Amino acid sequence: MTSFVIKSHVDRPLSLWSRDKECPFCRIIERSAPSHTVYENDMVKAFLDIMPLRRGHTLVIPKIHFSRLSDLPPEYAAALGEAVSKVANALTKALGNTALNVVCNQEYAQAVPHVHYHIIPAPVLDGSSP
Ligand code: DGP
Repeated sequence: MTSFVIKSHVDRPLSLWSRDKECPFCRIIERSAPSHTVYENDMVKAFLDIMPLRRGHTLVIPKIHFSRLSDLPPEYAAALGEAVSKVANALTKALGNTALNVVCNQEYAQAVPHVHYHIIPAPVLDGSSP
């Protein structure tokens, strides 16, 4: 495999990246579009997917517009990771089911160009899942 170097992130101020007026998730962050929010802090927001694959399907996004996971500065990557863990924990308790999938599409299969993790509760194999 070819080696690669992880460079330190963007040198422009984050404020220049903050919103994209065409982006549906930026509108949710600005509260000009509704969402069923399940968790948020200064850096991230988690809300229910409008087209859920399963009950409880949740999206976790940064509050600044970045198109790709590979565009994220480390502090946002860390904040998203922490939020994904918190939401996964809350979902498994709420649904009584510890099985789930976490997915982040980048370009391929990515419909909304604002970084988002999908947290999708999975069926349990005994058929008892909600
Ligand atoms: P992806 O293919 O990874 O870009 O998935 C985008 C997801 O975002 C898809 O499951 C549907 C969801 N989605 C798109 N627009 C909205 C919206 O306005 N509100 C909410 N809650 N979810 C949305």
